[in-house]
Amino acid sequence: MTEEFGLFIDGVWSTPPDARRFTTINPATGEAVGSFVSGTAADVDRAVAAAVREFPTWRDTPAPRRGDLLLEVARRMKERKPELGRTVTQEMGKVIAEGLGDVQESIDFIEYMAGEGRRLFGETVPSELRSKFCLTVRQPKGVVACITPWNFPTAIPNWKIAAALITGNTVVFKPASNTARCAAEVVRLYEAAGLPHGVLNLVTGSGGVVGNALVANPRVRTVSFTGGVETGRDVYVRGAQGLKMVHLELGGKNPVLLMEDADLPLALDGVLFGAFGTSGQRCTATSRLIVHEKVYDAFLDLLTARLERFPVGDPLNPATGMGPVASADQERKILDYIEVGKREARLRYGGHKLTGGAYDRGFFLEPTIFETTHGTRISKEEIFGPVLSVIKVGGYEEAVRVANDVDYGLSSSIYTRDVNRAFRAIHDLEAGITYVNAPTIGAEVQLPFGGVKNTGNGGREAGSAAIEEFSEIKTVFVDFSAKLQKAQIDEAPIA
Ligand code: UN1
Repeated sequence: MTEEFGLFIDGVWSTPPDARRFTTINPATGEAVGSFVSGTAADVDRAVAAAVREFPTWRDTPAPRRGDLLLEVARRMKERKPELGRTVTQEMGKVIAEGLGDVQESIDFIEYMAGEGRRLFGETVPSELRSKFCLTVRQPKGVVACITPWNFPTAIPNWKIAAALITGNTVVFKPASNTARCAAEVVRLYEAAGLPHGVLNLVTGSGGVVGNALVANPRVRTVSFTGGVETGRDVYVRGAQGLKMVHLELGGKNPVLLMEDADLPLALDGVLFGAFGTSGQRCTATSRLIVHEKVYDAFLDLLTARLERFPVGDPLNPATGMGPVASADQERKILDYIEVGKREARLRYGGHKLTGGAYDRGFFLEPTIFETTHGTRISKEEIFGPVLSVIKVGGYEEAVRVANDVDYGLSSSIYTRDVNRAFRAIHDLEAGITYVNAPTIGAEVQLPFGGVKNTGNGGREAGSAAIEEFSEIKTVFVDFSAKLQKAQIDEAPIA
């Protein structure tokens, strides 16, 4: 029997009468993973009401105590890491090492945020007047909505939830529907750690119903959304109506610049991991390989030779290099792009759905490489799958021009042994993240994460930047002179 989950509202798991349900599917086997409630606007209202009611108590809980609670969540998550990692793999399809990595990223971030409970730094600055004290303090925003994707089904929710909670907000969490089990398991851990009722609420269901109701709710002050550009734009526009703070983490078309002086075996490992890790379904995935003509043929030969022995299959088997893609929708979209690629570029490797035996039960695609010129659709649009566009260039300047000529700017990477060129690339690449001699994926949680151009609207998640996302700054002036002092007037410089 498929386990049934309710909504988690005000500390109680329950299924509303007449609720409709949906089932999540293991993309490697077609088996059901869990059954979930399709939440309604009324469910969102109840969840927001609980979060509103509980907000003053949670806000006034000392931040270090909020941190203790997060540490307890992290402790429980460590205990359950093997099982949770399996759930990630079973529901989303990434290979087990990455399923465990997803959970580890959650643990790392929750612990990092627990420490923030003893920081939440403000500023203290001098006053232009005597006997006057100027400082800032951080205050929570209120009720925040966390709307998350399926590709990091525990890590991205925790990036948002832990940061929102440590800063004193209460949360309504709407996860991607195809990884609702992972979301429910995450929420169970917060519940088990003793989070007060109403502080974290889970409403599963569609973006069109649950997501829109959250964004429209006047009592939701901040919306943190990670997902595709189209939905992100829609969330932004709807949120603007309510003058909400909308934080967006959207797509990428992340390049690796492979220079003629690169360590090729090192770059080979990096490109394979960056392009085909998580079946290419990361916002940070390497989707473009921009190669200096002097090493182009040699590197492509190395790459295709390695792919010949790159096992695609059961993601629970530790020997597997790449699992399935996450859903039938994903598979269709990627195969459509592969067809586009076949028309406009040269297919160098892969390009097919894998069939026969266990493959027939899941959504397995070959890792795929196209040789293309810059400007084709596959070289500019986000595919979000195991499809790498390789582009030949004559030198560094051209490589940077090509790298920057896309609508996105999340991650980027350069492989070179020339330290001057590496630093130039850090300066030149239009991206929120630049790696030197490392793949475009694998950001660490204690640093800001986000991008430029259509990747977002200017904010950053993770690291201390996450505190900015979820807090308001209050500016405080304390005048202890016991008289009226006038700024800009009393101590104005002599002209
Ligand atoms: C994402 O794909 O949206 O840097 C997040 C990385 C991971 C996070 C990716 N730590 O690849």
